[in-house]
Amino acid sequence: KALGNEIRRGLEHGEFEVYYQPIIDFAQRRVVAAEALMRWHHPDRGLLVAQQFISIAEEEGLIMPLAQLCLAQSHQQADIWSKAGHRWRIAVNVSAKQLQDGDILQQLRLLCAGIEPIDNRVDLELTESVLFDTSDEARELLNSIRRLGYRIGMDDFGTGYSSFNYLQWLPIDKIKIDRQFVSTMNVSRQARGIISATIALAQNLELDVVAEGVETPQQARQLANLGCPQQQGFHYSPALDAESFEQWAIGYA
Ligand code: G
Ligand code: G
Ligand code: NA
Ligand code: MN
Repeated sequence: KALGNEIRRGLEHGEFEVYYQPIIDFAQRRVVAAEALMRWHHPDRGLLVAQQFISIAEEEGLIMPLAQLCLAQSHQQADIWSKAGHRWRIAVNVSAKQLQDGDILQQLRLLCAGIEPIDNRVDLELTESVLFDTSDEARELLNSIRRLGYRIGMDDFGTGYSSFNYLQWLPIDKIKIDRQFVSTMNVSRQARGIISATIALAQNLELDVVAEGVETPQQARQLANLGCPQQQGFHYSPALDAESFEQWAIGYA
């Protein structure tokens, strides 16, 4: 299709760029990480966010080159920031498809061989609804990835079907509270209950917990009071290009 060819052309012309959204620690008032989010500088349509082209890329069989580009750019950036003395982790979204039929382990080996010790510089965020399974193979793959020095995060926590099952059987280091709960926490007792329970769960399992979609100072304060100081959202900043992120993060501290 037309858009598929455009993506191909965009890839050839280097129109895709990873942007970084700050993840901050409310209590320490500092930037702790950045979530890598893909953007497309489209020659006619301007800056496109992932939502506007990821599903088309999937249909057109172009998700793998895009995903590889995202991983490669993110690793490069982790190396640059690491050498500049910045302690920001980078969180990269990884799809089930990448875990299933990509040679992800080999890809990651090559990527981290090219840079400074990766030790805990990069998190891989898996979406709960697409986390594949809890088989020995899946667990072993994630364990191998962790042994390379990556941490595994579970994205969109609470929106899928078998979160607890995943937490019991897979080596998860971090969970992200989905923004649907954060966006309604001021009006929904249920949302607040789910958020509190998720934070308690993370504490009990000794997992990191990050709240996403934080848009107001009230949400930020309330989440911190509930025990979730690590936060991400438009209240702090949207995703920025690497240079703008760096300026923003240095200014924030
Ligand atoms: O910020 P944005 O609207 O572009 O993100 C929309 C969705 O696309 C998010 O759910 C995010 O997880 C996903 N996404 C963004 N970049 C990537 C990427 O490089 N790889 C994968 N698999 N998903 C991405
Ligand atoms: O699925 P994932 O959570 O990885 O995707 C992140 C998406 O959320 C991106 O599209 C990003 O632009 C968007 N996003 C980031 N912060 C906020 C926010 O505070 N509010 C809303 N509505 N969306 C956000
Ligand atoms: Na994510
Ligand atoms: Mn998410």
